[in-house]
Amino acid sequence: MRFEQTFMNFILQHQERHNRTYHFVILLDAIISAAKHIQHYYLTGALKGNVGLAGGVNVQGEDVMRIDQIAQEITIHYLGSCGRVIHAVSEETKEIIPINTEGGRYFVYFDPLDGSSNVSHGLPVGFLFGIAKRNLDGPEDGHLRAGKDYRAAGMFVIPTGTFTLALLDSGTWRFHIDETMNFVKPIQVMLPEHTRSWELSFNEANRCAFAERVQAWIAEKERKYTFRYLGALAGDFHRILSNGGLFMYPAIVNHANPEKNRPKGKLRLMYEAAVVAFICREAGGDAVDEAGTPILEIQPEEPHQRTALYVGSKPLVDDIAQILRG
Ligand code: AHM
Ligand code: MG
Repeated sequence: MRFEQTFMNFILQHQERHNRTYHFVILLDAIISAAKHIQHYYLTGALKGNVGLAGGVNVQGEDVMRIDQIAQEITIHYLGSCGRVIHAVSEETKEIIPINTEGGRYFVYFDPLDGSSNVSHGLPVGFLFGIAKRNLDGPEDGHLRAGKDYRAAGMFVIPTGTFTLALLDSGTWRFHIDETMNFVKPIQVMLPEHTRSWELSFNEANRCAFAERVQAWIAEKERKYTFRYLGALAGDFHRILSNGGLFMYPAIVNHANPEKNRPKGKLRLMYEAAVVAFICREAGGDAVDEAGTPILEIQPEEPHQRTALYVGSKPLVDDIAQILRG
């Protein structure tokens, strides 16, 4: 029989190689447990009548929770029980969530169910997270860290059973869930240098509302590359990581209805944009915002801050960044 290396074996070896503690492994184990649980709910929730509008009731007359609320509850449970988390920031909760404020070591920024418009179609959604570490050598300096201070970032594409994890200065790795519900077979992901498979990924319906210089850039590039868009960041970015190219969610500045403009972009910095930017950097790519500023350099001022996002193969990010800065 042939056995694949499990995630746990991979991460324990990584920690030992770098003379690190096991606290981080315990935290990752909690995050993986949450992701498996969310995936289980995703796959069975419709049958149980759990997936529906919050405030509704199912056929048994029980209260129905939306799956994004279920995902939130599951994740907070596991982050709490692992004992290693000081504070968490979640897309699903307005305030910063205190967890183990005395004994914790890490800050976790997460979106437990990103791209929820895909749920009713049974199509992929994402569970995205970034991890930063407490300042162990002195007084704590606050918990809103820029992406460059993350120690790790990852994403699960639910319910496909793929997990991508980037470790600071140690690369980006992809795992697949097996029949025993273990994530196995680490494969290091590097963005391809050749341009044959490159893709562009953005919501075409917004195109006329992008800044003119962004529209002109797309018009110049679009014939060279193929185009894909799922509408869930984890799924779209998963493809870019494998095939190369550029995912973008630019600022909306020219909407026919000015009230619908989003000059700061749509995606959230701490648990969406910085997560994929970190994963991308460890895979040899890069990411910038609408001003051409590296996403990982942006110091968040509030937990749910939005940003425009251009993330993917370095030559394309460099190219658009030059235009955005100009
Ligand atoms: P959400 O956090 O409300 O689910 O929105 C985030 C999602 C991303 O996963 C995706 O990239 C983007 O929104 C799609 O937005 P749009 O439907 O405007 O194209
Ligand atoms: Mg989201």
